[in-house]
Amino acid sequence: MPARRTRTALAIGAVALAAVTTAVAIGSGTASAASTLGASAAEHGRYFGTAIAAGRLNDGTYTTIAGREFNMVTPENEMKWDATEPSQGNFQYGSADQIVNFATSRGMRVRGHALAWHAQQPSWAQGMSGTALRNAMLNHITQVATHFRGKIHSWDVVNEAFADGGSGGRRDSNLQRTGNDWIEAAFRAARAADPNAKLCYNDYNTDNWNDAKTQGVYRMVQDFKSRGVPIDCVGLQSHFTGGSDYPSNYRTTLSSFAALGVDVQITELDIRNANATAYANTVRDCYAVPRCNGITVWGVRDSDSWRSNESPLLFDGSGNKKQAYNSVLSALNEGTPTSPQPTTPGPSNPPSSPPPGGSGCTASIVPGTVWGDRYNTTVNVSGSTNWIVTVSLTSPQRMSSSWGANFTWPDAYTATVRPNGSGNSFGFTTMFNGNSSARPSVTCRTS
Ligand code: 9MR
Repeated sequence: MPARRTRTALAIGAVALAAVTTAVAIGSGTASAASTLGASAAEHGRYFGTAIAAGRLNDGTYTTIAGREFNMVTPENEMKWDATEPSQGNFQYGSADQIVNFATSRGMRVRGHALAWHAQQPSWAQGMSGTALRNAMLNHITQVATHFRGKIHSWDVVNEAFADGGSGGRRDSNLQRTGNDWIEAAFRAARAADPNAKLCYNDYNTDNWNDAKTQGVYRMVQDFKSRGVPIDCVGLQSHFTGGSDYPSNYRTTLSSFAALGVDVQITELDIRNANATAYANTVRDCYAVPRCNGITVWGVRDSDSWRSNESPLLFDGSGNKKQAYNSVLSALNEGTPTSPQPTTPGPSNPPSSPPPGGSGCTASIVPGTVWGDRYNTTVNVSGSTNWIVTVSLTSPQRMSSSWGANFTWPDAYTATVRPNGSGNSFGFTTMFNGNSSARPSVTCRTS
C-alpha cells in the first residue's frame, strides 16, 4: 500500500481526559456499559473482531486478550491461496482450521480472508494465465469455501482488485487478464459453495468518498446489484496507516455503499500511532450506518501488527490497554443499545395470531459451552420446516453472534428466528453482561 501523505499523529489532552473519565465511569459500575469491545458491539447489534495469526496461538497473553475482547476473528494469512493450496489440487487447511477452532470453541465467528487476490498466490498460480488460471481460481474458491462451509460469517471473496490512483479502474493482474468478469465469476462460485456466508468485496484506500478508487468500487457494486451478481457486503480495510488518514467523509462512504443494498464491514482497521480520536470517529461512523455490521482491527497488540513501527493497535506490546482502547470502548458504549439490523428481510406479513390447533412445531434447547463471560445455546426444531422460533433473553444478557438460521431482533432481548435453508437447528452466543444465571426461553410457531 503506497504512502499518500504523512502527518504527525496528535495526542490531544482532551482525548486523554475523556479516556480517564470513561475508565472511572466503567470502574464505578455504569449500568449498561459493557466492559469488553465484543460485548459492547454486540449490545449495539455489531461484532468487534481482530486478525489472528496461527503462529501466536501458543502465546497466553495474546489468546487471553483475543478471547476476552473480540467476538469475530479473521485469519491474517492462513486462508490465503498460497497457504491453502501450496501446490495445485493439494489443499492444506491445518493452520486455518486451528484458527477456526480457536474461534468457534470460544463462541466467536470467523471472517474468511481471502479467496481470490493478486497477491499471496502460490508460485504455480503466479505462472498461469488465461482459461487455465480462471479454472484454477474457480476450483480454489469452490474447494476452500466448501471446506469451511457453514463456519464463515463473511468471505472476502475478492480482495484488492482496483487500481490505486486516479483511474477508478481495475488493477492489472494475472486474474484481471483472464477477463473483466473474473470478479463476478468468483462471487458466483463462492455462493454455490457456501450459500449462507455473506460474500464481500474487500479493498484498501476505498475509505475516502472522493477517491476515484472508492468510486470505481461503488460503480462495480452498483452494477453487480443491478445484474443480480451475488454480493452481500463491501469490506473497507481502513488501514489508516502508511500515510492514509481517516477521512472526514468516511461516514458518507459507509452509508453510500449501504444504500446500494449491501452490508458494510470495516475489515482491517489500524491507525497510525493509534490516534484515539480517529478510532472513536470510526466507531461512531459505523454506528451511524445501520448496515455497518462490525469492525475488525488488524491484530491484537502493536507487536502483532504488520506495521508495528506505527504502533497502530489497541493494546501495547505487553498486552496493556492503550488510550485508543478506552476511546473505542467508550464510543462503542455510547448511546442507547439498539437492536441489530436484520440483514435478511423476513416475510412481510408474519401471522398476527398463533395458528388454530397448536403451534405446529416444537423448539428444544440444548445448552452449550459456558465461558467466563458468555455461553452457547443450540436450538433444535421439529414438527415443521416452516417454523418461526422466538428466543427470549433476560436483561442484561445480549446475543453476540448467531448461526444456522436468519435472525431478526424486534428488541434487544428478543430474536425472531427463521430457517435459512441449512436445516432445523441453529445456535447463538449470549454475553452474561453481569447475569450468569439466566438462560433463554424459546417458543415455536409455523409461518
Ligand atoms: O498482515 C498481513 C501480513 O502478515 C502479510 O505479510 C501480508 C502479505 O501480503 O498481508 C497482510 O495482510 C494484508 C491483508 O491480507 C490484505 N490487506 C492488506 C493487509 C496488510 O498488508
